[in-house]
Amino acid sequence: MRSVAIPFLVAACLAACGGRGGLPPELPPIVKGPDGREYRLLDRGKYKGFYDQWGRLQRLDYDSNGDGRTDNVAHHDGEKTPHLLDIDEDFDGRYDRWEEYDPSGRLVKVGVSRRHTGSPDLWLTPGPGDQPVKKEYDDNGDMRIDRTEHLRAGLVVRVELDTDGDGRPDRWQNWSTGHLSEEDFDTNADGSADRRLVYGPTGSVLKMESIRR
Ligand SMILES: [Ca+2]
Ligand SMILES: [Ca+2]
Ligand SMILES: [Ca+2]
Ligand SMILES: [Ca+2]
Repeated sequence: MRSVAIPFLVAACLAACGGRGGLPPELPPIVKGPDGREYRLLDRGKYKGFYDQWGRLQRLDYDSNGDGRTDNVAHHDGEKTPHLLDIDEDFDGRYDRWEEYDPSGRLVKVGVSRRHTGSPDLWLTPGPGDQPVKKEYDDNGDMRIDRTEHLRAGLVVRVELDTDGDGRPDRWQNWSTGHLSEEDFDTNADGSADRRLVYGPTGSVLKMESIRR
């Protein structure tokens, strides 16, 4: 199987590592990757390609500022295009940004670590013109989303809140008129709204009603 894998590996490395051709390199050494699994490592200085035993690129580590520390990881998992990028934007050794791609290479989600903890606490879903159509916040850092904003042309039109931290929204706000006009509440924690408050433009409560489903 190895003899089949080598040409593939070389071709993949030349593409990924910016090589200029020439003689095929020796079979790269087996190393333990950053995730603890075993890989064939093609070390090209700033680029490190981690291949599986069949010569498929699993991850490509890149040290963009040349400080000897990886700050950009492309997760290929055997595919031609990466489905995930981990990026350390400020080179402090902790990742701050995660970009998710679909198989066609389209950016579908961006995770951001606002607190620089190494874990995402804000997720952005890009829409037309690269404007986010959705922002999901983890404000208390428990890796669960507490607030989701839905946007249209850059403006928040709807907000969902998880106020009791069970991972499910329990308040739904309508901001489509430019102010909070309606808010639905799930008061008995069954997952669906049962109370509605209607607000006037100045924030005063105009009406409270129960919602029957
Ligand atoms: Ca670096
Ligand atoms: Ca960082
Ligand atoms: Ca949370
Ligand atoms: Ca909840």
